[in-house]
Amino acid sequence: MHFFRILSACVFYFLLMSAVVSAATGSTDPQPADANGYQPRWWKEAVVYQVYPRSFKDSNGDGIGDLKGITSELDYIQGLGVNVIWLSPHYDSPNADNGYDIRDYRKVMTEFGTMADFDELLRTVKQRHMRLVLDLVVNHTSDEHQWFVESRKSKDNPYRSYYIWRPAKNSKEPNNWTSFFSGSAWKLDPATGEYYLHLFAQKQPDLNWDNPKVRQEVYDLMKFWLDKGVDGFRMDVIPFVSKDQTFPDLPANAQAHPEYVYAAGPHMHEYLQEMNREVLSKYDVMTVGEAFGTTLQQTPLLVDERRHELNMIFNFDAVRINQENGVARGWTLPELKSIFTRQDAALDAHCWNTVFLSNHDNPRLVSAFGDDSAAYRVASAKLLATMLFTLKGTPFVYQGDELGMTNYPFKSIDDFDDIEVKNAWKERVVSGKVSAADFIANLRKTSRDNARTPIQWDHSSNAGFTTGAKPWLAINPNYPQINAKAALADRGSIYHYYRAMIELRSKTPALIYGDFKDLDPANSKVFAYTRALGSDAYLIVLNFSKEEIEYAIPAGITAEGLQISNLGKTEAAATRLHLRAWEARVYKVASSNRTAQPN
Ligand code: TEU
Ligand code: CA
Repeated sequence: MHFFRILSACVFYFLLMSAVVSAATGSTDPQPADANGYQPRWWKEAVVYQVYPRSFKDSNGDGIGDLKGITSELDYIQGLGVNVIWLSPHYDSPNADNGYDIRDYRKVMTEFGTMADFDELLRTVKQRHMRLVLDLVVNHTSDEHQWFVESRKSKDNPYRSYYIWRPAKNSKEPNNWTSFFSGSAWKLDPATGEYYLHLFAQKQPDLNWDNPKVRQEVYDLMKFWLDKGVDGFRMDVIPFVSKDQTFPDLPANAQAHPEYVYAAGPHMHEYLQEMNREVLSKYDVMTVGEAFGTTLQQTPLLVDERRHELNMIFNFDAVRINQENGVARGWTLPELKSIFTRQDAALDAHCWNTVFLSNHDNPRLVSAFGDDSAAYRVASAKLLATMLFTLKGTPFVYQGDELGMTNYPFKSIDDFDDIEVKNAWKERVVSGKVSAADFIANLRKTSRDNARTPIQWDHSSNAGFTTGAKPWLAINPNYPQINAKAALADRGSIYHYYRAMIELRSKTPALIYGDFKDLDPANSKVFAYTRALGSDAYLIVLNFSKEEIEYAIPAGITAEGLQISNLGKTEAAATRLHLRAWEARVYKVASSNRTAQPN
């Protein structure tokens, strides 16, 4: 018995070491899978930090964040221990949707700087042995993109079929599809009297991916950036690229969530496999699809490595648990846990997941999932970090969450910038369907602008984000208390806890590749789970409440060495834990529990 244990430990460490070597060389050759059957890959072991350039750091006083600003703060980003930066769109754009409406894919947005600034950012990121991943927004372009300027000119323009044009049906829109930014997804264009499709803003016409020339254009622009040395792409609403060109109406039961129809087009997998063949397979890159509208059942079709499509996707179930179609809703901890368990069950060792709880389209992490009151903001933000870095999948940190930045106290419609809000205001409030007060109250919890207020760098005027008079979006008034300078100086800050958690994850293969098991799914206050790889197992216990809780560790598990906790001094090991408000702990599981480890 003992002999076999030693033998299996040796085999396990051999596999582990080959994993480490292959990750270091970035090799894409097949490597022996680890104890749980995973092929080791650098992007599975990475921690990604998302930069929303407009709000990160302004270098020239015009009130708008820019590329030079990012380059100047790489110490801050790298100090967290993250190794990949995902840059939200930095391309030339008229900014109808803050850069998600691209006018020229090979040009840098003038407000963000020049191509030389981009090259310098990329060079500096690489010099620090970090990687840079770009946002690929190719479901749609700006209506100011040259292709669309041509396309709308006449029905026989060579670029006509770059977009999706249809004549009126019974003198109305071609079908009942709706835009995510209010109203019909079709816009009548006077020049030719036909409608074009736009799943987002009117200034974001959808490309026609059934035209092979369009796909070739996309592959060419991807190569343009990959040949500069970027390390992959986050792909904006990528499952929407293939449409059923007969455009049937949405059935009544699909109208509340049209994304499930939009993401189920007939050729999507075919096109992604083609993209992989023609572009991605030629580079050592990471890809993450923003897979809004993709069910768990469909997920392996996108991410199973044997299908050669994407590495991983963002699943929206967790991040949208606190809203139903833009309306804030209450949620319970068992609901959240069951999302993680179901995701895990849907993906086998040929697949990979992301851990994603916030981004530029969602409220602030601590406000949505924690408690952003003065008493519990720090503890709950640290608890959420404990969860983010110990769940199974590549973790994504959204800028500012490492400071525990909070939602913004919006008071009036004038406080917003987001086109989604402006359009919804017209459709819901101006039309008299909803009162202004109810509308604003809901947005305080759900608005995308919560996450887009500028990073709070210090307690000087405009939080050190800009030296100019006015930032593009107002700074959260809590910046004198919540800012990077204060966080860096305080060893007990959220920032330093992120650093410690990322370090723990990075050096602990079980926290990356280990099996996930929820020990107590029905518990409404405590989330307790294990991660186990071979004989190496960890117990994570999170008190998602402001109550003190006596928590009995489920039978069969003995908590041994405390690895980290968010409230400072705490019990080293026990069978019953006295958990304080929002307390989070990670223990090593005693080796005598090995055989009891759930699998
Ligand atoms: O988001 C698409 C998406 O699925 C959403 O989260 C969307 O913003 C929201 O549901 C609107 O209600 C991506 C980008 O992340 C977002 O910023 C862009 O606005 C959008 O695509 C269009 O490019
Ligand atoms: Ca600027």
